[in-house]
Amino acid sequence: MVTMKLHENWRMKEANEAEWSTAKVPGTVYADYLAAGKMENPYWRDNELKALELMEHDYIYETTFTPEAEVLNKEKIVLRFNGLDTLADVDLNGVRIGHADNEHRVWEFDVKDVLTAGENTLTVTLLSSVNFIREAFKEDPAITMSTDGMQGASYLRKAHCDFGWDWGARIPDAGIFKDVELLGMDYGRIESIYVRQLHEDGKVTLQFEPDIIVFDRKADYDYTVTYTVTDPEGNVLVTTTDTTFEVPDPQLWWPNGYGAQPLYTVQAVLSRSGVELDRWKRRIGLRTMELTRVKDQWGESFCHTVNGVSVFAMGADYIPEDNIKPFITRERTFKLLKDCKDANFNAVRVWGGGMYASEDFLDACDEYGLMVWQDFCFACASYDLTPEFDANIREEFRQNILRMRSHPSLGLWSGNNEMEQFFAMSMRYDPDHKDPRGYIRKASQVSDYFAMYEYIIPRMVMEYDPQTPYIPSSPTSGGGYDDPNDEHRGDVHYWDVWHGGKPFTEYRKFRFRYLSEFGFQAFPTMKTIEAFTLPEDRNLFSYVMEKHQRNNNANGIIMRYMQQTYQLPSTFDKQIYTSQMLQAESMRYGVEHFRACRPESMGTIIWQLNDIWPVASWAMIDYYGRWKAVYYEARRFFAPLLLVNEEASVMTQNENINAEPYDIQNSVKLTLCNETMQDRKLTVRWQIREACGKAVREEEVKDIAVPALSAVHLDEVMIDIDRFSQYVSYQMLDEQGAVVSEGTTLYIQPKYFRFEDPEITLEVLDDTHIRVTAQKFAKNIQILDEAGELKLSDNYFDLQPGSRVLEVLAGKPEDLSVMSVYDIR
Ligand code: BMA
Repeated sequence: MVTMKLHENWRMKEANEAEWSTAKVPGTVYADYLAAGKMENPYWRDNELKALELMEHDYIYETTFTPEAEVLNKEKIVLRFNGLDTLADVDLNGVRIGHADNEHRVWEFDVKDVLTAGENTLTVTLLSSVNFIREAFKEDPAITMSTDGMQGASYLRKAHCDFGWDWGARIPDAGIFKDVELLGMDYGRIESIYVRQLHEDGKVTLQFEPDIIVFDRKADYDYTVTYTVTDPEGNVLVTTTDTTFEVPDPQLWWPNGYGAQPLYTVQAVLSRSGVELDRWKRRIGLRTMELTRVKDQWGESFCHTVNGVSVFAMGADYIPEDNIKPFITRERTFKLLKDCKDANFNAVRVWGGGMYASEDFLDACDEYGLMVWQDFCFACASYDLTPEFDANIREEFRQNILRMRSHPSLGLWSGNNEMEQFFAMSMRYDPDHKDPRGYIRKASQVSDYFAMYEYIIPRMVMEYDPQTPYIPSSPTSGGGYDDPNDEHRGDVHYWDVWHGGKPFTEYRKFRFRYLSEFGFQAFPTMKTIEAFTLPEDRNLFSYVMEKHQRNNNANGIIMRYMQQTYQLPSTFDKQIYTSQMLQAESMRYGVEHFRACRPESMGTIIWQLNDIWPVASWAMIDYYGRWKAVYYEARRFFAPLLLVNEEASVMTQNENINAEPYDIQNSVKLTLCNETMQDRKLTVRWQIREACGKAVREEEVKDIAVPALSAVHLDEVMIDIDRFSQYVSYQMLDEQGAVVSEGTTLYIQPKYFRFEDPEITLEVLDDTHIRVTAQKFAKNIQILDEAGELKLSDNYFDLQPGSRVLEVLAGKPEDLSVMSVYDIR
């Protein structure tokens, strides 16, 4: 196969305009308009509306090229678009060669008969997606989607969230966003190779199952496929035409925290009479990846089992990194996922309202040991399974399954986001499909649901990727609308905390088998807010701040949760800090509880990992890659060794201060979590301290045996404590006496605790070290720099009287500011 990239000489224009401007392919309309100064930053203030207006129009992209002779001489010549967003008419030399209507697919058009040896003109007309969805919805409003987005979006095979979501703006770009290639081929090509892995008694045998396309059906099938396997160190292990190969001394791939991520390479060369026709090369990892769902004393388990080991999934839900796709670079994606690895994640769920995971994303997950859960791209919407839609999505599934299946990180497929849950609710509360807010508007949608997620997709996964598990939806308890959010079976999306307004102490009332969504919102850091606001916009209830809050009135929800927990922060920057403390505390509270419930609970995937634009949201890392307090907290609560205190206190008994006086039981109830493959002997210490930090009681339990992959509960100790002015601190020490996990517990809401001024000072020791000193107990110390680039080895941590030295991981230790919970007033 000869490949010619067609990335030169492109120009573009709005269809009704005369003036052309330079275009970059791969690229998009917004990226070209921004580069040409034809539009303002769509993320600034309320510029979103102007950006949206631009997509009422069609755009024309055009280039000219002269094909290389090598291509022209080929038996078959194909024009390949690796990514077209979304509705596109493609003309070559004025001849319509094809139409595209799915941005999740690769589009190939035969051009042998249209291509000329001289200069060719390729024209791509991008049709307005906004017009398309408007007309489609007008025609049949029975096809609905989540009200946070533009109605009609589910008619289009384009990331739904581009049309708005409860964290996303309505900025639906269009473009030729991936490579355009002219492919010249003779005889045939390699469509794909399935590398089946047989693991037995420590042995690993690879079985190569080639999918070869021979163009001329009448041709003989006298071709050869030669396989070369290379080990992680780059040594060629074999070059063979056999279709099985036993790997010597197999090095297994493990999720982050369980082992290494050695990557082998498998190459296949298709040849005929010694002439190479095509080649295929992928990295693989040797592992078994299962989803264990067995009946047990608690119901039915739901856990990732890798190489026979049950993994407690720790991670977050991933959404597209930008509305403007050219801004999503390999470097940016790797950075985001490296941050996940460094925060002890071992899993990421690619949410169904966005895109299928990119090759950059999967490469990073393969290298960092992040198990990938991929939803098929359906979310919070209903679909009409017309024959055209059926054919379109089947090809989408086939292409993406073939592309993704060789990645070792791929751990689970799920049919869609939340559709079983919503349909089950509609079926129960609105059996006649009359409720205008319901997702089911016509009976056919019920059968279409089954056809898509419980028939078509599972069969295609079984056919093309039989060694990767599949579930019909998230959440699910197995399918068939059978109580998808059951606490004791399957995965759960738990939203009583946040959407349901429940306090985060609520998490402890449940023992979910696997949480694939739960979350809490916070504002991004000040520097990020400055990137979309003018000073006069910096009020939580300003038009611009609420335009960058897409979960209706949620700035009010954050304030209401603030009232439950903290004193009223008097300044804007303190309100930002307090919101981040709320998010960090709620996620810590939840994750620590479920880790202590191991093995009944085997997963906590937090909603959401990242942002698509600068916004108030559930993200842990904001649009500019800045770490919110919850990200620093995750580095602690996802640590392989974790000490959890599930104390009894006024917060777990009676929060109504107007019912005072009442008796409150206070206790220390410690659990040692060991998410490593090694048995450990750990020591625990805890203290009751005065608000100043002075210890008034000290306890130690030495040499506690904590088996690998377990949670060990110590007996609950009832304590006498003055909840207004005393707190508990606790530490877990390893065999060498080093502190591997620590924390503090207040026995009353922070707003009522009599914090003393910790008099925190910062000393910049050198470019990469800062010493923090507190004279008194300091809760959740925030250290920020004016530039907003500072990343530290730790932040938002508690400090007993004394000092700590932090490492500077990024940015410069300049123009620093410090704050702690004492300052929330
Ligand atoms: C769930 C997700 C997303 C949504 C999030 C927060 O529904 O699947 O659709 O953004 O909750 O509301």
